[in-house]
Amino acid sequence: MSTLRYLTAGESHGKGLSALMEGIPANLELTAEYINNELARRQMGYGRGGRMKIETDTAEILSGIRFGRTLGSPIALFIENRDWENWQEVMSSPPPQSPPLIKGGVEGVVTRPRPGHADLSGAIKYNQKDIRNILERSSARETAARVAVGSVAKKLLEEFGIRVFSWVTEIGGQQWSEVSGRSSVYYSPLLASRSSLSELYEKAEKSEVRCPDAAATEAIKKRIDEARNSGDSLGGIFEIVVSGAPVGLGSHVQFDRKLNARLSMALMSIQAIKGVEFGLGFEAATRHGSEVHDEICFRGQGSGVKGQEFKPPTTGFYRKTNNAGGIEGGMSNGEDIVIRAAMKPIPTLYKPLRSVDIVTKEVFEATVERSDICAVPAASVVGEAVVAFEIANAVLDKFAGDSMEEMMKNYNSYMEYVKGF
Ligand code: EPS
Repeated sequence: MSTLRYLTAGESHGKGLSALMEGIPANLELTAEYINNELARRQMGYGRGGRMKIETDTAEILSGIRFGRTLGSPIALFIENRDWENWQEVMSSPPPQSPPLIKGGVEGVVTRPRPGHADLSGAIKYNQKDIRNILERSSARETAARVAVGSVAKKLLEEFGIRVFSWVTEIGGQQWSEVSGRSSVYYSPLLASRSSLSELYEKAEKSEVRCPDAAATEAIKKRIDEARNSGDSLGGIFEIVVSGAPVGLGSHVQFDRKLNARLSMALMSIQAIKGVEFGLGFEAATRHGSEVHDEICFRGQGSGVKGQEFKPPTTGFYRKTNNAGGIEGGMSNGEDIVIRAAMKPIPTLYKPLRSVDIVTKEVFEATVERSDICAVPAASVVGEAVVAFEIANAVLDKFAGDSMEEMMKNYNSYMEYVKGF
């Protein structure tokens, strides 16, 4: 059961990236500028490599939008790879005049799998002796297409007062210093009143590493510099907060309708993501039940939680704490949805790691010419996009409509009902 769906296509150094999405209702106002703004956010971040200087990602709208509004028909988007110009021969679609010979270590043909990449398993699985036929698609370049798709979802969510925020909470072990204990905005004294999600977001937007704290930003940049100087790479953790989601998105009745399950899949599908947690996450496993579960309170009809922004009208039921991260029993409970994702260090290293050539079987130490040192800030923007898509999907499942007007009517009537519960 999924109202909204999408596919992406495209190789990292091919002509460009395509995305096809279906299920967005008619009459959603949408412009290329809105999409392009999100694409630009993904390209930022201290620690990116040379490629980002070449690309200025912009989406061409091929279908589904007329006069600035969606038609309800499939939306096709295309993002050109500027670097394609330098790769036309290597990435040629028709067979070249003289194809490069596949000999171990020959220039133009990649026979040396990088540890930590899709290279070796992909080459074996797809029977390829040129690893380029794997790495071009496994590259995180593909996430540009997902951000374009996610931006459409974000625009839809905005109409329902739902916002998706992200920030980086740590890189290379350097935590967001304002946070005591676990690095999460949720536990930040800054947000004790939970009144400044958008302020934090604005600060993250201005930080070169998407960390809302200025001192932590500098400390993290130093770590990235150290990693660069030693030919290494760094991973980290980013946090996503969805605010304004009404109670009842997702469902407890079937595994594939559980909102946390869908969100986890979406986040784990981002290149290099190794873990996802909600609310207290793994820490919940170390505590007693009485220290984990969020007590239920009642504040009077429809008043929502004081200080919580973007809050939809609620029953008046609320939780004093949000250890669950806004999801219980696979459903949103009306609190902020709080998710963290962990990214491993980028596996393309300047510092050589041992590997084996797939043709000669000779042992070598992998080296690269160009790579990012750290892409956690970019990954957090991608995280926003995939989360926005899944939330929009759940919103569409719940308030289905072929036009925005029909959907809004369904939403408003549910909210009226919820208010009186
Ligand atoms: C990537 C390698 C680098 C990154 C790329 C992801 O590209 P290249 O091999 O061309 O130097 O810059 O990321 C992007 C191009 C992007 O748009 O994010 C990889 O191997 O995953």
